Amino acid sequence: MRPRLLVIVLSSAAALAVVAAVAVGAGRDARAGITPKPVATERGRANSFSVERIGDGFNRPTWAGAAPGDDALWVLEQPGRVLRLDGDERTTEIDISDRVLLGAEQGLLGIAFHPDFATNDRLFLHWSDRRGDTRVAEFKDGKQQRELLFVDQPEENHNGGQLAFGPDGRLYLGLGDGGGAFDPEERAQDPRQRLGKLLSVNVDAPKPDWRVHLTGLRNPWRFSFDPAMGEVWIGDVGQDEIEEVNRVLLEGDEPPKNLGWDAFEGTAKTEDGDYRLDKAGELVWPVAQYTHDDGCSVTGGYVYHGTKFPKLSGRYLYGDFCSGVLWSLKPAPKGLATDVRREQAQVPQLAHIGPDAEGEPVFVSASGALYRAR
Ligand SMILES: [Ca+2]
Ligand SMILES: [Ca+2]
Repeated sequence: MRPRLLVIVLSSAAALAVVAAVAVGAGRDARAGITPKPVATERGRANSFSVERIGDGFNRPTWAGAAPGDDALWVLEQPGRVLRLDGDERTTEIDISDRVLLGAEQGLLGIAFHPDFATNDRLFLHWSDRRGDTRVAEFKDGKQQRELLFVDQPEENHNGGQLAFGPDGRLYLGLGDGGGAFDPEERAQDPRQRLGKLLSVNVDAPKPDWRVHLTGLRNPWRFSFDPAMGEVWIGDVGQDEIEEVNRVLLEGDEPPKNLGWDAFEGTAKTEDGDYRLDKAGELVWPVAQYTHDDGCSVTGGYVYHGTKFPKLSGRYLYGDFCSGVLWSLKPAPKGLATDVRREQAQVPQLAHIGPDAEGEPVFVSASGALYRAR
């Protein structure tokens, strides 16, 4: 029975694809009849914390956070350095600046520590190589080991950035659509392309086994997993109008869910006439969004489980690179966010919000400064 069922499923999927193709070919909008779910917007103000500068003089920092088993703060600098801050002491743990192309959205963009880093010293870096193409490789004792990924980058922008281990122990990477306005080559909706996707790999497999989990991303600069719920939270940077926050539970081997770009920017249809909408995976709407009245580039943060700021407990903290505005929202049990609050505190050129070893937020400003909540 099983093989026959599979055939039926496949043929109905193929039939659907034909119908969709005919609809687009006939000039009809394949998005007609798709109703976005309601999305949360700002409900008011909050003053849960203020920020204080804790460090200065970094060279375009892109990330700060903790390594397993280490109380120190680790910092990435976009030109290609990995630093470790122990009190006032800064040490350069890795320097790959001779392998990195530095641009507005190019450089050393992401780091993830192996869950057993405390005993095996394995970490992973994501950067733009001298030709501007994407590289992900493993490092041990400060030296490059195996390369895990190479992706040709057609344009300078939309390279994604974040690397993070998921609750399944796989290493996740977010890649943007490859650049240009409105995904000109329709890569984010193309299941054969790695651009515009959330991907993962088993770092212990003999050959890298990259798997696609989400399609339809524009530029997932920062994402994080909530250890309490196992969901991934993604700030997907918008085009001209809307910045969005996505919350997705990644479930095993089901077809990749579709975050909608470039048919949709947030919950709005794009102006683009040549969009494509791959219907293979469930369409997932953002849980929160804001317009370019309040910023221009979302910086995804994390769900706070620290102890110093009880008002933030269980809330997702995020902000905007351009305006420096910070928000937090309360995840509802299913999907929708509620109670989106704009914090009084702001951080200019907000590149990253990372938990330190205690789960407390460190705010990274691309201007060169680090801030803590207080
Ligand atoms: Ca989207
Ligand atoms: Ca397009």
